[in-house]
Amino acid sequence: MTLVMGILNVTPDSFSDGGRWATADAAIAQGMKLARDGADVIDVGGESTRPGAARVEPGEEVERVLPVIEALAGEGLTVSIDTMRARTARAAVDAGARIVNDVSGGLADPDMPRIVAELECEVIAMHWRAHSTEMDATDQYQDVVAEVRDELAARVDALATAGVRPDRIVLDPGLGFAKVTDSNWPLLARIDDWAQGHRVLIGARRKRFLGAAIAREGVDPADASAREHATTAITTLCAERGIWGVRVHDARAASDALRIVSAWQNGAEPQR
Ligand code: PMM
Repeated sequence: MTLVMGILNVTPDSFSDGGRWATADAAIAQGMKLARDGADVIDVGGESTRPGAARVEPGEEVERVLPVIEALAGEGLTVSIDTMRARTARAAVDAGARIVNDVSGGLADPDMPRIVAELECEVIAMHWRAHSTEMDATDQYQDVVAEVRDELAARVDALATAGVRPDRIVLDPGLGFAKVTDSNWPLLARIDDWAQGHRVLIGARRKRFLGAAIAREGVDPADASAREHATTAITTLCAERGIWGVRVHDARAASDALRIVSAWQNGAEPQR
């Protein structure tokens, strides 16, 4: 069954303004809630990758995520670390994370392929072309599906050459990354054409292309909170197609959708 990856962004603006420990405590509580709501994996990130976001200092990123990962892994939860830095990935796995989610697929930090090979963890390699401040300008494709396939294949090669077992690599099309609106839909319509037999993670939650798709009179395309039902529709379709995982904020909604797909497919109430 499709896994629910619950998003836990440990950034100062996400939680209380009561300082580092208050932030860590609030983040740990939110991680536990995500798990109760049905998240199978908690994806902890200390650096925002939203369009236009500035980078965080490496030491600051590690300090944000480490206490949260230690606590959640200590509770027996499966944790992934959302980072583009090899040093953060190593510290996170040492603290109990089992998956490295690198939105740059090992491109942003030349040490990443070697480190994840050494760590022997699962790796999510996302399609990415540039950091957040420049990525919208790189939304330029002749054939988005072929180019994403080839660029992901190059990332798989780099990881495999460094020693990562190909079966440990999950591919992600990077919806919204170097893809402003129209470039996203062909990638969802033709997953098999770029996935090259790898497991696939889809992160669509509340992204701009969903806002554009649902915009009509009375629905503001800029209102991110209006995109929640659209996100759940994507989750439902991913589950129906046997996609490995969905990266979402609302684990409860995703988990409900997965149960309904399971019940429909099996003609019986879901087991889990
Ligand atoms: N999107 C964001 C951050 N990390 N990781 C993966 N693998 N896939 C994504 O689509 C992805 C990601 C940005 O979205 P957020 O602001 O909701 O975290």
